[in-house]
Amino acid sequence: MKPILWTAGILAAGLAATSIPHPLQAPSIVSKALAPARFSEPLQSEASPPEFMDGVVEGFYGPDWTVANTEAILAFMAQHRLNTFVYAPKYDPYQRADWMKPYPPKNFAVLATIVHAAERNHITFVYSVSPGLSIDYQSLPDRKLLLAKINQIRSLGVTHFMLSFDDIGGNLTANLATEQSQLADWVLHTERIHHPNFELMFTPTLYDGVSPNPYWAALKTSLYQGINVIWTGPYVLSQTITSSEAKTAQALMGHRIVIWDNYPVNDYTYLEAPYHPHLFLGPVVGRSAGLKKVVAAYFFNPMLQAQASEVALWTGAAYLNHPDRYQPRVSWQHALSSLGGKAAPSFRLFAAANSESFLSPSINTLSAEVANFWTKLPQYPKKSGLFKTFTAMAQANASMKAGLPDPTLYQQIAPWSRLFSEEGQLGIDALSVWSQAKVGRNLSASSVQDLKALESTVNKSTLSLDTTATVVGFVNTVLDHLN
Ligand code: LTM
Repeated sequence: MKPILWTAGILAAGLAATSIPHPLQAPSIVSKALAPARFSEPLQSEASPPEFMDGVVEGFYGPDWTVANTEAILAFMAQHRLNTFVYAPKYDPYQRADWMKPYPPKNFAVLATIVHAAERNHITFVYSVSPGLSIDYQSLPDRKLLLAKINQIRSLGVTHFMLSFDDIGGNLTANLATEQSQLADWVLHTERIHHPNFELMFTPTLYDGVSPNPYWAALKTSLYQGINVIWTGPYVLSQTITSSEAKTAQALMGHRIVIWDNYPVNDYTYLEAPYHPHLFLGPVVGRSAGLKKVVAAYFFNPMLQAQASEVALWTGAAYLNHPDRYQPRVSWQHALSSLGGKAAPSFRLFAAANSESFLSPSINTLSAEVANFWTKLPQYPKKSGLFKTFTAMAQANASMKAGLPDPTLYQQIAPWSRLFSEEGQLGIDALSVWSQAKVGRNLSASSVQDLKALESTVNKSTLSLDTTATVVGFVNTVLDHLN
């Protein structure tokens, strides 16, 4: 998979009529009431010197995590010494499309529960608000609505906020950066008058790359220095992120960087053709050890499946806790043993079959085992390693259903897990047909038909597993031999 800028592309189509003015139409003079906040003295937060902020940004497109799932993630984060949770789910209307409306009591109560769960776990809760789809940057009434939303959340005791402008379409002009910066400065300045511990981060509309551009050049001069800025790495989905790239981006933006790592997020596998929802259960790799010394904060954007994200987050936490000592495979094995419980062997096999991502090729070894089978052509196929693997696959779903310590984890992976076991059964059936044909037995038409039927079920599934192509290829080779 190559890194892609899907959200910008998809959303640009729907946002052609965005309210962002063309640079030539943009007002050149900002009204006095809204004059960019220029602070006469350094604008200091009263908060104690910041520790390195790290953790999770719930920042995907898709149904928000349930309260129970979020609470479980917050507890997991505390166990893994991750200290910050950024609430930025794109489908919470009150944080994005309806940013100007206050949360109705019921939704507010939900948010309050999450905020309090973060508090209980000593995790800093950051609320991200994304007004960019419709705000008029210069309008005082709009600004007041934004402030009212922030104040509603602040009433829960939240002190950390993020002003986000990702995926809003429009041209990435210097003018856009200046208007957004002025808004951010105004929010920070206005809030800090009465709330000195108010903190603000900023997600720019251009948040990836390492090349100079007018948008970042304008951020550099117009955004208040104390505001840290989100960056996803050299790409939106960055296979690798190095310290020197972070330094370059930092220099170009003129602000300290907060990494928003788009792993293991899987929203685009639902939303981008050819629509093959994928779990990403491989370890975090490709982030250089020195990054933490360069950037201000680091957040992982997880999958729609909260508990299934714990595999990658486990390794991400290990990386962030000890970047110099981080060993992806070792940490991954710990994660799978612990999260897998009694079903650890099955969970390991399953995780390997869901490990291919833009970070790395699949860890699963099935295609090598199939190649080995055809090379060696074992005399007793049912005694082959391949047969053992297919059997383990076929049993994995029942084993995980019964043995995973967290039933929610099973629920979240169940569609893929069932497919995985169907593939195992398909492999077993194909091997059986092969063994019979090999000893010259007449195959019943039904056994071949059953094989074809199961193959077609597996082949039709829209879900993505790293093993599917190999299993289907194996069955087809067997069928070809029969003809
Ligand atoms: O990465 C950022 C800053 N924004 C969006 C995310 O909300 C989304 O989850 C990821 C992956 O699709 N891509 C983005 O561009």
